[in-house]
Amino acid sequence: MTTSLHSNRQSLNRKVAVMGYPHVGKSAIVLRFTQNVFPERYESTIEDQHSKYMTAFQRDYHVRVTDTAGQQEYTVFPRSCSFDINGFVLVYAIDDRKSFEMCTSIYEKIVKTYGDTSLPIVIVGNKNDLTTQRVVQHAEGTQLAKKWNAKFLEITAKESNRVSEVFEVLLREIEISRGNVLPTDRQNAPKSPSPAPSRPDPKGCIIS
Ligand SMILES: Nc1nc2c(ncn2[C@@H]2O[C@H](COP(=O)(O)OP(=O)(O)OP(=O)(O)O)[C@@H](O)[C@H]2O)c(=O)[nH]1
Ligand SMILES: [Mg+2]
Repeated sequence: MTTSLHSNRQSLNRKVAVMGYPHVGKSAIVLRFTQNVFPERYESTIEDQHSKYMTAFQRDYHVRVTDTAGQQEYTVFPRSCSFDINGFVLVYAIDDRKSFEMCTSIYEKIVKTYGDTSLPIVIVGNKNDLTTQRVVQHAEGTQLAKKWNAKFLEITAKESNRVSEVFEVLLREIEISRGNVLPTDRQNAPKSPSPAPSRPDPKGCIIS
């Protein structure tokens, strides 16, 4: 999977939202993904829109990312995320138990808003560079993801590779949900010495 800033080919539009408790690193993740920078200084977000072109599954995508304000228990679900979001990134910080607990509240609001428990979701345990301050165990994230049939990654926004992986995994889940990609679990597939030949799309398949 590759990413680029510009593309001349017609791109498929996908909209994703990044949500989570305040100060977990949502903006850092979005800025790392879209601009490959890491903001050391904390500035609380009201709401920002970003975008990036990605090439995946032999197609070009224009991924629009909504970087939301930090969500607390009684925060109203953002209107901008109330419709036509294709997938969500739910972020907590591994050094902040409250932020992990907040994921459940946000998840419930997403399900209530969309009336759907099968929306593509990637749960992200951010700040895993802060190993000595960890209070949320990796297994807890795995368990939560299993419960919601979501994907789970632990990352640090300080590393670009892992951040890109978050959006690649989410895009894959989105395309699987739209029937554009087969749900083969490549993440857990054993590594073969030589890569298998890529599988062409079925003829006549409409990609939207
Ligand atoms: N050590 C470490 N610090 C991080 C990481 N990601 C973000 N930070 C820092 O955590 C602070 C908060 O990051 P933001 O990205 O602004 O957090 P946010 O979730 O967008 O916060 P709100 O917009 O208020 O909801 C900043 O000082 C970042 O530099 C990370 O992976 N590791
Ligand atoms: Mg922010």
